[in-house]
Amino acid sequence: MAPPAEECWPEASTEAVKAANPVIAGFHPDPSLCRVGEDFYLVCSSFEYWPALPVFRSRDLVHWSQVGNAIDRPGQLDLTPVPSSLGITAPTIRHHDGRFWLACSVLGLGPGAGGLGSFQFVITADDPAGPWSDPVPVRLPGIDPDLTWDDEGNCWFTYYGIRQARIDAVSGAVLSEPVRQWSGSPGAQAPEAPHLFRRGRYWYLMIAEGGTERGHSVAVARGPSPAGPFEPCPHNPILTHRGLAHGIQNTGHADMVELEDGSWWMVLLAVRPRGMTPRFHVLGRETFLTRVSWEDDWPVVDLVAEELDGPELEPCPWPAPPARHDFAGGLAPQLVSVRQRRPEDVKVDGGRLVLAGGKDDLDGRLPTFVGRRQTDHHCRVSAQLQAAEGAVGLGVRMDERHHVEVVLEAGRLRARARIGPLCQELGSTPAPSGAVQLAIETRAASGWSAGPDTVALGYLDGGAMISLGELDGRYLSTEVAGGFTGRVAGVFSAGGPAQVDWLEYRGID
Ligand code: 6LW
Repeated sequence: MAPPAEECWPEASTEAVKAANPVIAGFHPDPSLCRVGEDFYLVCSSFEYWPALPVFRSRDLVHWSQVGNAIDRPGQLDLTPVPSSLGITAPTIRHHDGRFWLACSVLGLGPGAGGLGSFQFVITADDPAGPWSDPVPVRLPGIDPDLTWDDEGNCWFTYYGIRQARIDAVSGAVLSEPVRQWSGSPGAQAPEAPHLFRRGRYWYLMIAEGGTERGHSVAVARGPSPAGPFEPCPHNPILTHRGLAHGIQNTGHADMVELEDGSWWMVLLAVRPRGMTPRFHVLGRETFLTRVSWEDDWPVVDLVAEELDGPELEPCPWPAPPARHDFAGGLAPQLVSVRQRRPEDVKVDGGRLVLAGGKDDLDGRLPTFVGRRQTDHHCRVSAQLQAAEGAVGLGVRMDERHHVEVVLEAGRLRARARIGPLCQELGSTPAPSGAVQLAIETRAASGWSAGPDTVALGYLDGGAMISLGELDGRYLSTEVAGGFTGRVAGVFSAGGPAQVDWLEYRGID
């Protein structure tokens, strides 16, 4: 079958770009962005996935194209010890002195962060597509670091709490005792995600507070310098959707950018919950865009709309990722593995993906897995695979304890689900001979007690999906699995080698 035509962004126009939120769908939380001339660059958290720290580029803030991953070389950072939903957390990207600077934290490694362990670091690059440097540690326990420079060249490192120290961003040396700059609004939990920026005579310290669940919000304070003293905005929070009848919830963890025309825009994380109470979100925390205006030198932020007029900029000319990965050009930057991707485990050979297949399947910490984020509520993921010695499959993963898959093993196709300690086979059938096309669809659920969707597991026969079993999608939601990520769908092999001819992802309207 011929691969589908590559989808492209819209034709250039001079009118405001119509923005459909989220602007980066699927598990892409904690966005941070900067502008360099007419280009915008944005980074997100990636937790236990490898390569890590996805980097996007845009010219209109609406259409984003992934140009790489800032952590993508063996030896740059070892994520193999991190538990699922910990790992690469809450980056900041800035352009300073002709280079790109990225500050980030790893939860689950090193000291600090309430016993979980954390490691904060800085990396730099001339080109945001890479290569990025090896991490330079900043020996301050915490997460969610921000980097900024004042006119005297001092570099301020501001992080969860909200604490701040002066550092040497090149060596990572801490040059001043950390001080608490702000605790956020009285009584609010989790003052986090600080970003500092300047407008006119003020420096603004913007944070998230209320926790990354339904109470999430954005608050701001301002002062005469990046080191304060800071005065909280009298109308904090400047953005929250808590308690609102709105399809977009958990709005928080924001960053802002000023355009050449003087307008300001905010990117932030939010979720799209569905189904019965408490409502379930399955795509993780996604990146949204909204407009900022100013009153009395305080930011006033529009509620986050599903559709809005974006900035008056020419639409971004870069192509969207292909629906079908046929591996002819290697592995696209959207394709991720779990904690590591060793060249001996995952190879592209003759236009096929070859998976060595170690001992771990999706229950294990180090599966031989290549997948991508689910980015639509309703979608079909499919893959053509060749018979293997061990087990080869197509799965949707939240973490080791929450995943579903259809597996080709010992001459049978088996659909199964792991939800916490429970593992259930949902159906099976003899495998056809030769290559098989496995498929997973997420479909609308209905009824008063509906989950967010229904997940169907099966295979393709002449392009039609034959289902072997179905599961309520709530069991693959953040509200059930917990954590900070979302669904990732992909191929894996265990116990022997396997070949994958293609992996395809299509949203279904
Ligand atoms: C991150 C914090 C947050 O540390 O979630 O939504 C945490 N905000 O800032 C994990 O991404």
